Amino acid sequence: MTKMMIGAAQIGGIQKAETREEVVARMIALMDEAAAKGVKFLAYPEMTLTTFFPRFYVEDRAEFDHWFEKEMPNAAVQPLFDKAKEYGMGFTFGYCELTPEGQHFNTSIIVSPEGEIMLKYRKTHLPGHAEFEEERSHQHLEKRYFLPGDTGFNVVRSQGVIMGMSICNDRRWPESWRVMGLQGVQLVSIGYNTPSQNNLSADEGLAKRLYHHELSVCAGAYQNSTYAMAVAKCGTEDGNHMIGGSIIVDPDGFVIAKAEGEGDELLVAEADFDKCAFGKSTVFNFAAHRRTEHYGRIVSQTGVEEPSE
Ligand code: CDT
Repeated sequence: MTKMMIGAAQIGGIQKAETREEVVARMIALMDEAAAKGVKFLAYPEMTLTTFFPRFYVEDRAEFDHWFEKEMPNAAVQPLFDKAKEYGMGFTFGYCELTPEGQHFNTSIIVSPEGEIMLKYRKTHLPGHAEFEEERSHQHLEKRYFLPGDTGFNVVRSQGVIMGMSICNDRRWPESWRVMGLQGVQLVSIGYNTPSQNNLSADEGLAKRLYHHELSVCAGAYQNSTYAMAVAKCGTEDGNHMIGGSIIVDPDGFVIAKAEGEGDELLVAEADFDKCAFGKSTVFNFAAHRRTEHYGRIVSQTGVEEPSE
């Protein structure tokens, strides 16, 4: 089977007071709609279960441990796992993970239609800062609340498709895509929470943020000849706005489904995974065309080193 209906379940704002159970009920409503449309794999956003709390500062980060999941699945999300199994649907979603060793990660998982966690990914590129920055109009404290992920960009064959994940800021980094491309990825799922304002350059504007999001996902999909689903948590959360613009993209880099609003919304598309083969065997035939002897800087150097005057 190379064809599959895939779905992106965009979620509107989740307020601070909203419970996991309330959110899971919203997720299941979208899953019901997806099942009725024949979807076999459904993607939800980054940090699907909670508000995007890195916009808030607390001195003692342990006060925010209640936003994290100590087990997966747990009682609150079990109904989602059960419903997916009933429908024979695979899915992916993001959540905040607190490990038994006390480590905090921004995590996502791929779950098989049988309810087995097939792959876990921990966000690599954490944007923002670790301390309160007075001069900022909006805080973005991911570096305070999460460790950089330790999983790397692995893929898994699930439902006959080679699947991988990125989380939000990762989609802007070609390195994330290429590591999965080198493993033959056919479907990349990316959840995101992108504030429409989170730094001092307030004039950047919504349209530019939406453009940069779409540009990154379309380029990543095309350059690695893979389907991609980028799924927002968006709209207004606790008085803060986040961009919508969820998309499903084909291996040619074309958007084949796009969200219309900023609330809970399902996008569906038929993916024909055979279409990944063309790019992978021609212009992006890595074995034939890559020149790794010239890529050393990519792994040996982190920041820019300009030539001397
Ligand atoms: N959640 C997350 O990673 N958000 C960042 C905000 C960066 S500001 C443009 C993102 O890359 O969307």
